[in-house]
Amino acid sequence: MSGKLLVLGGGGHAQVVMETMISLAWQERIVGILDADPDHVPENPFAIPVLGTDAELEHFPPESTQLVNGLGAVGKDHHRERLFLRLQKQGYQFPSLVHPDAVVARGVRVGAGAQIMAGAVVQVGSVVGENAIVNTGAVVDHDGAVGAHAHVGPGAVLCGGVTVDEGALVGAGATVIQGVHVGHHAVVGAGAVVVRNVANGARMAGVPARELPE
Ligand code: JB3
Repeated sequence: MSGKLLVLGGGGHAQVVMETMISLAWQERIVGILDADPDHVPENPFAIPVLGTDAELEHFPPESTQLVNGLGAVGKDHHRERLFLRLQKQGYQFPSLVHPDAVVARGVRVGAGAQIMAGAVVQVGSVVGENAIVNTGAVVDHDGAVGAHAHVGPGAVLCGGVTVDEGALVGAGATVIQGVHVGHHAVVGAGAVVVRNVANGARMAGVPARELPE
């Protein structure tokens, strides 16, 4: 892989993304950070500069530049998903990011722009869709499917054969028992234990998890 790399967003998730990129020895290729609010981006320990807003992309065409999505917080307004799709449509490529200290079983398919963070485990037979996040220390056990733009939060556990559809969020430390299906853009709250299928767009919390009212 070659070419320049720009990081979109400079907040909390982007810090983890940049550390992963440095761990992969990509530092020579990282040009900088673009952020919607460039004057308030916290300093990063890697001295990666903030170049401005996404308007700067006009100086970095898709032919020479790839993008890394540093926005997290998928559950809030799907902004991460919309940004990815808009820029992908403009021709930008998003390399997948697998931290060298993640364990990804042989044969696992990892989509464009998917991010598998340090300490995560993705077991045999699983698929991680494009622009999805398997965050720090999360587990996707055998035959799992994490849909495009979905987010498995830090320390969450998907037991065997769990499917999490497009844009859904499984919050930090939640557990989804084997074979359960989580519908698209559903939100499973932190620490919940999901024992039944979750409808599209539903919000679940508790042990065992129950659907929250609108
Ligand atoms: O819990 C963990 C491990 N990570 C959380 C992550 C999943 O979500 C983290 O603790 C935060 O709760 C959250 O991280 P995120 O999404 O990085 O949020 P925040 O720290 O608020 O940073 C978002 C950054 O994106 C801000 O600096 C925004 O100005 C910037 N931003 C928003 N919209 C944008 C855009 N930047 C660009 N380039 N383009 C946009 O459209």
